[in-house]
Amino acid sequence: METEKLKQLAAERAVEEVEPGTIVGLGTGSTIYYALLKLGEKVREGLNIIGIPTSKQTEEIAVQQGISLSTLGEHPVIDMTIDGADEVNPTLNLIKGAGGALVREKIIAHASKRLVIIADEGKLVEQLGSNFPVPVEVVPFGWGATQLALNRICRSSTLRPDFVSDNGNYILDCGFDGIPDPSTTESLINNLPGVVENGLFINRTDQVIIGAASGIQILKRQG
Ligand code: DER
Repeated sequence: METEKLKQLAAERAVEEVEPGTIVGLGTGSTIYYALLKLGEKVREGLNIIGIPTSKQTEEIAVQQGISLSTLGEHPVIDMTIDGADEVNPTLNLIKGAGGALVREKIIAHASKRLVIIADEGKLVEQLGSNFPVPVEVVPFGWGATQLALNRICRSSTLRPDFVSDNGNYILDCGFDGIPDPSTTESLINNLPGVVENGLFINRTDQVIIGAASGIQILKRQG
C-alpha cells in the first residue's frame, strides 16, 4: 500500500478519537492534511469542535474545510492535539519539524492534555537521528554564530534555504549519526543562545497511530 494511503489510514483513525465539544490542536504537514479533510467532513455532518492551528498553512486548510478556529490565548488548555512526526522511536520520542512549524507545534503539544501522533510506518526508527535531521529554529541575528555552536553538538548543520518560519526565524537542520540520549540533546540544543526551539519532542506523546501495510498499529506511552 503506498505511503499516502498509509498516512490517510492513520489520520482518519485519529479523527475517530476526537470528542464533540472539545478543543483540538491541529498539527502541520502532509499526514495531518488527511486528518483536516476528515475533520472537515465530520464538521459538515455536525461535529462541534474548535481547532487551534500550529501554522498558517494548517490555518488556511482548516478554514477551507469549515473547521471553527480559535487561539491558544483564548483556549490555553487543549483537550487533544493531532500531529505528524518525521521519526518515532520505540519510547515514542519524536523528531518533528520537517514542515517548519516545530515551535508552535511544541507549544501547543505542551498545552495539550493528550498528544496523538499520526504517521506511516516508514517513520518508525530504532534510534532518533537515523533518517531525519533535527530542525532547530534560531533567531536571524547572529545565526552563523549559533550554527558554529550547534555544530559542536551535531555532526553538521545546514540553513534551510529560502525559509522563514511563521515566527520570522530561520531553521538550521542538524544532522546526527543517531541520538543515543535525546533528552540531553534536546536540552543542550535549547541552552544555546540564539536557539528558539528544536524538533526533539521528548516524553510528550501519549499515543502514536501508525498506518502500516498490515493495518493500523496503536502505540501507547508506557507508565
Ligand atoms: O513539521 C512537522 O513537524 C510535521 O508534523 C512533520 O513532523 C510530519 O510531516 P509529514 O506528515 O508531512 O511527514
